[in-house]
Amino acid sequence: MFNKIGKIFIMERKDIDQDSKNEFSNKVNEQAGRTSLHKIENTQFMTEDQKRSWNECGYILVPNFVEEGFCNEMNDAVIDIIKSIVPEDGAFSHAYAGDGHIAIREMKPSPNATKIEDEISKLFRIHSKGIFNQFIRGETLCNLLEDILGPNIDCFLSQFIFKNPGAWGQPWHQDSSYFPFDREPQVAAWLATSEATLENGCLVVLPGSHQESLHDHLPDEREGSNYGYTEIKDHDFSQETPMTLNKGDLLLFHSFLMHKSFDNKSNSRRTAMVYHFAETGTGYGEVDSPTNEWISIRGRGLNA
Ligand SMILES: O=C(O)CCC(=O)C(=O)O
Repeated sequence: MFNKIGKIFIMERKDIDQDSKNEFSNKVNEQAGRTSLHKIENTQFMTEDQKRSWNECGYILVPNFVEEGFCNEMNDAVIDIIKSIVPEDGAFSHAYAGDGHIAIREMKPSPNATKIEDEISKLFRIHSKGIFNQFIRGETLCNLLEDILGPNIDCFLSQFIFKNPGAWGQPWHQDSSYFPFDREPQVAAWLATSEATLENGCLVVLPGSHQESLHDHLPDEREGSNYGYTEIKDHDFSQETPMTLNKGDLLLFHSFLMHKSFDNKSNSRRTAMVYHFAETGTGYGEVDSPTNEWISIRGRGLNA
């Protein structure tokens, strides 16, 4: 539907070849073996239960963090961005960039997709604008982050995850394997902007696994899996815990926590707005990922 100009097909949908998958997982595995033994000790803002949950399980669940209306506004704003950066009746592409944002298409979209947003898997780099920026400047969120990361905090990555009907889940992984940084941990904030259920592809965590070192991540061998998907295979996941969330619930989690998500077997979209935070001054090596954008949200700022 979106892959032609007039009647001329100018780009084909192509699966990722094995060499590219291997190359990607080799890169990710340069991080294998790193550990993060950081524990929160002195807190100013979080409750004892939140502190215990972070230290023992590697995550903090905050129910009803925002109102449903706020989630609806975010969901609408994302679709406006998609429409503005994907050329109408334009050439098929696996990714679109525009206005500082990057949108990635599903490798295997549902045959029932009728609109471009039914085919998008993720929209990156949206945290410096509008409602996406407003969210990360909220005092309650920054306070929780301060207790984990200290007083100087950056947001370096954001992605809105569409998880359309039929979309596959992401296999078991640890986010820090994707972050070749000089310190840890980083913190993910996963905001459910729709309900997240067993059927529509909720996140699944392995409590306590943030205390593990970074494991080897092998290529996701499912034919047609999305670019960048890798999988931990050398661990026991029998204690997996599905995080079924209501719209507006927030999950903060440690970047060493093993997690995955289920496939979306429902008929509706499961959406989440996901941010990643680091201590200001974190070094990312010589070449930063094109999906990263570092902005200060609290404390001394990037240039101080
Ligand atoms: O939301 C999902 O389906 C997967 C998200 C995830 O694993 C991640 O953001 O690291």
